[in-house]
Amino acid sequence: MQSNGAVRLPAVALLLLGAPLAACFRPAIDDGAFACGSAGCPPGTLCDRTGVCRADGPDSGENVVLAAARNDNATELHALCDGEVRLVNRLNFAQDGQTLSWGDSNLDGVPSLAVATTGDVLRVLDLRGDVVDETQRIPAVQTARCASWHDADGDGDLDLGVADRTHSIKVFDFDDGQLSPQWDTDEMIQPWGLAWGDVDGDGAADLVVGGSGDAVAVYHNAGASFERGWVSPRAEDTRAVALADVDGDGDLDLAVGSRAVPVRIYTNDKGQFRETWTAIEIADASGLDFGDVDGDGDPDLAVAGRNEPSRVYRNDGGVFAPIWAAPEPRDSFSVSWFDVDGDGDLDLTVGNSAATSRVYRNDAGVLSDWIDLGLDGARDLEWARWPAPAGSVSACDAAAWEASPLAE
Ligand SMILES: [Ca+2]
Ligand SMILES: [Ca+2]
Ligand SMILES: [Ca+2]
Ligand SMILES: [Ca+2]
Repeated sequence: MQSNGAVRLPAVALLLLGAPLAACFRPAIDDGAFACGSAGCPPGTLCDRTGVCRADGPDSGENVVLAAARNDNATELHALCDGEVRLVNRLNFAQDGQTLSWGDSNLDGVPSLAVATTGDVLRVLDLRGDVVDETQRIPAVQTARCASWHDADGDGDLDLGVADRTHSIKVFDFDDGQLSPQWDTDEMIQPWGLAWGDVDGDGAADLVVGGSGDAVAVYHNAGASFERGWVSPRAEDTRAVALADVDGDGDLDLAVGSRAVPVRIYTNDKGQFRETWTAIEIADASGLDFGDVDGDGDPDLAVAGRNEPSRVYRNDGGVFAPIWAAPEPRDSFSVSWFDVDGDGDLDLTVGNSAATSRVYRNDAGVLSDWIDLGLDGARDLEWARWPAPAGSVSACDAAAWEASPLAE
């Protein structure tokens, strides 16, 4: 496939991005930095303006970049710079952004961004050195609502699962530097949310897909294809699914977020799921993400609420209790756990449609309003972090990133 354009970016050395866990979003706890305490920072570190001790000062050469799929014909890259967020590139695809996913598809240290818009293509952009390069354009995707990287075939590279609202679930196999169609099915009416995870414990990653007017379905990985297994007892207007071991018994359990009904938790019993909890506070969920907000080792749950506050539920043995609500009801489409400030805990980013999206900072398990991202119309948001070598230009040098918008 041809590249259709390239953008000059700072020369950076790129670190392998964390392999995706499940659903459309994934947390990454990585750099082991310490929050600045009253005693200051450990020797050899500095407390930067965001209140984080960093090994090599506030300009550590780290790129922390948020990709945002927006419903105004743009997908944007924003860099975190000294506690502020700057627009560093606007990728004009002439269609509304729908979903995106960071992943290092071939494990070469170059982060890849899969982007789906309301148009009929899915694009893969590589941030290779100082160039943003469109390495692939997949025409077989029409209205993708969720795209998620995962090593589906266990060969070490990341493959891509896509929930395409126009009837189709697709898996693309990464091979020889390209994604190729591996499997698809039209068994669901309007697939919307998709999550990867080994739900049957056979070592291969399975798919869980929820959609509009459909039961949630598990598709078991059978090598070259996926076979439909458990389906939920209800057909709801499902928007998001997520997998995590909520009860600590070693298997992956399922969260389902839908319109006009509560969020449901289904716990896993040998690949079959049983409803064990519902969130009565949320009536209209559009996004879900599991992340350990309180650092006790179990996955807690963030829920994006539509025209109601987004919420966080703390997990206690598979039973969830509400511990946080966004200050105002918003039309929220996505929630994403990521250690934005690099202090070792997961901060929460909430993508809003009719209001600016926000980052809530985690301090000892308590979330507080931190950054106004200055962008509305957010359908999907996802952060990535990778280091730049000494002497390279940081992503925070927005002028360098904005020099050459991606060619249409
Ligand atoms: Ca693979
Ligand atoms: Ca479990
Ligand atoms: Ca927890
Ligand atoms: Ca943090």
